[in-house]
Amino acid sequence: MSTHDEHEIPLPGSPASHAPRQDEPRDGQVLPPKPDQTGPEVRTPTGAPSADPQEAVAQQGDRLTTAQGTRLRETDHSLTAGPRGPVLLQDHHLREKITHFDHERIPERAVHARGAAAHGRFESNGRGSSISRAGFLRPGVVTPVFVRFSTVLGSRGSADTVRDTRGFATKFYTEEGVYDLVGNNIPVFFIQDAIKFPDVIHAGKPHPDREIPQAQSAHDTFWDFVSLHTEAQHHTIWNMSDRGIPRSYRMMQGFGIHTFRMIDDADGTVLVKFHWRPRLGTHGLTWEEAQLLAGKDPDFHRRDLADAIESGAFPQWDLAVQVFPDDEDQMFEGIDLLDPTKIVPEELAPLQVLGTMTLDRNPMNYFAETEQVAFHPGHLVPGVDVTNDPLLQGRLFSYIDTQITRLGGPNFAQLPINRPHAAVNDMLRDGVHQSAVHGGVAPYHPNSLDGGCPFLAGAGEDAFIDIPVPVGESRVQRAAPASFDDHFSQVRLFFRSLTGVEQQHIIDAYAFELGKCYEQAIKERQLQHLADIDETLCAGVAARLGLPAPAASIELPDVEPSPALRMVGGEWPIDGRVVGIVASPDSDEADLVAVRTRLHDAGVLPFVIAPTGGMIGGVPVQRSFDTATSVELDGVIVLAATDDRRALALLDEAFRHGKGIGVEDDAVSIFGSVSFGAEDEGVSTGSAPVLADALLGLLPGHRVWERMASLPA
Ligand code: HDD
Repeated sequence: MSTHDEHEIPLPGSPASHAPRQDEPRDGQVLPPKPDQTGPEVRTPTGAPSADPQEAVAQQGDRLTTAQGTRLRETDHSLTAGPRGPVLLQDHHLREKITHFDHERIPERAVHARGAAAHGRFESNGRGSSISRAGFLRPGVVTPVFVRFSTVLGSRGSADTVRDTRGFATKFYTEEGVYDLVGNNIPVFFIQDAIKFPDVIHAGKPHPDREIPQAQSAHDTFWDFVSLHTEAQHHTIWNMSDRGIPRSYRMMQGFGIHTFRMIDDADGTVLVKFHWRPRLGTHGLTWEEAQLLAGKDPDFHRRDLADAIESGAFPQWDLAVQVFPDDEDQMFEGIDLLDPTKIVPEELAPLQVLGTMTLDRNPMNYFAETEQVAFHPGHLVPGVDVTNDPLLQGRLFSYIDTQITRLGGPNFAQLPINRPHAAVNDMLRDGVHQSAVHGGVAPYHPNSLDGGCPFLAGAGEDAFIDIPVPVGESRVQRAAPASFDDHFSQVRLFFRSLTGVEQQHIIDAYAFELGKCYEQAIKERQLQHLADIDETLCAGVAARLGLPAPAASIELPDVEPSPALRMVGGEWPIDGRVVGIVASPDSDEADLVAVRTRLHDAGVLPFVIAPTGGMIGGVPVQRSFDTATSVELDGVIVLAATDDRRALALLDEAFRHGKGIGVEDDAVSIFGSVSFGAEDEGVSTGSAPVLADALLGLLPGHRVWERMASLPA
């Protein structure tokens, strides 16, 4: 080893000690940061841009440092004893980097592990003020929100489009504290009492021996449970409908499910059920689309949400309530409002809109925001309270408890995404991951040492109040009330309210799910329930299973259909819909540009699809025949004849899934190679602009329903 190595620390007085300091970037030596590595914007804890540098939460400066802020010159090589020698234990940077990496994952959520989220705002129209004192419902108040959508059964890496319930959880950062509305896209739940939650989830999760199947209910343990536990039949039929396979998170309803209590300024109370109504309508995939997507684009819903927001097609929902008197019996038209397996048809209690939510910003960091967000139905604000629904009561315990394991301790409310926007002055102290530096010496009440602070809200100041609702003179028991006993009439109500095509899809879904079960006894037990729900439903499923259809075993009253339950029918805005334009380098560029522009101007995302990537004239190709798939499109326009089997398969699928198709006059030769013709419903021919207009006329209806198989009316 040389005694004067240039990397040695020079001794005082030696010539090398006058060399420039090596940690100072010198002109021409340090590359400027890439655009995405420049100093990050300063943001508030929940990610909103802020001008206040004190609010910065990460990544100050633009030079790489250790976690302790020491600048580093090198991060690609471990410190070794010589060029080929062993790695030294003293390499603190190596150990810090690997140790942190080793602990990057946290336990995934026991349920709802797979999700996607967005920031936005809720703007109140003020109508809620007549029934609730909640500040965020006052006229014109705008409240920041964070919404996480999820599937229930699958693990974090599972596919988005599986048949399942979807979570729809909203965190309102109100000025009076955080309010969480932790709902689903289905208005009823599998069970009536939280004590059964572990049972239904154990039944729905993969079998404990082989850990299959992932993220689906098409297996014996699930159907064993729901067929033995008849209160689950209502939720189950909703899952078998196209609600179980939404087209997009942007096109899903949301429901608070339980009945909640609202308290007005004069302590008057009403009972309410919450509904989120998507402005884009409620739409599903077809089962085949959902299955194809699970392979071709398992991130379909996550991508759809992020792309729509990025492109400016901000999804919106109206928040509405059904309102009921807060009577002692808490029944409405014979329906027990405390039973979470029941809906109140909108025809009996109309929806009253309280405001509108707009999602307009994607999370900056998936882990910090979407993964670490912690919802809890007990995060309530003055003016909104819980009821005695036994499912809700159990939830009030479960959510904080699960976050303690999932987020590693009791201080998860200090994580940026969970921090209230209201001032916090609690007396909770210490614990794992405490990141606040509390002042004072008296975190107890009452105290004199901290001058009595924090003080309780005084009379006249708004604060959470416990309404003295009567609890009766009951005796303790483990039993459900008799009013929870009817497990079938609303299942019938749901099936009989739907259109023929929706009913057919339900039959298809039961046939698939029960067809995947091995145990004959389970199939037969479930068929008996279907017979009790509806004869046609049972006959349709039994025929597909190759089993006899049993006769009904109970007598149910006839039901008054609720048309509000239908998804088919009506016309909806088409913002963010996706249309494929099949073109080739020989396509007329002016036609291509005209179609693209027309679609784009209508708020639709045009995807140019061509045999290879690259450009067609000045137009970029978004999908090649290798990457294009029918299932990400809501309609197709063909500007180039092709005999490529991948493109022909795409067109056949699009036709089968009820999508509008336009074929330019020059490309009609494809009709000889596909399963449809110019005369079919929803297929048009003509010049490029005519095709664009024809397709724009079909998109508001979601699909060309006439093409889809339907039960006879
Ligand atoms: Fe739950 C998460 C919705 C019943 C226990 N639940 C969770 C999420 C949603 C719901 C949307 C995901 C929140 C997020 O995105 O982070 N859960 C519901 C609805 C229910 C319901 C609408 C019935 C009406 N849940 C329910 C019961 C229990 C739980 C009865 C337990 C007794 N739920 C949990 C949990 C989770 C959860 C284990 C998992 C991760 C989490 O809480 O944060 O505590």
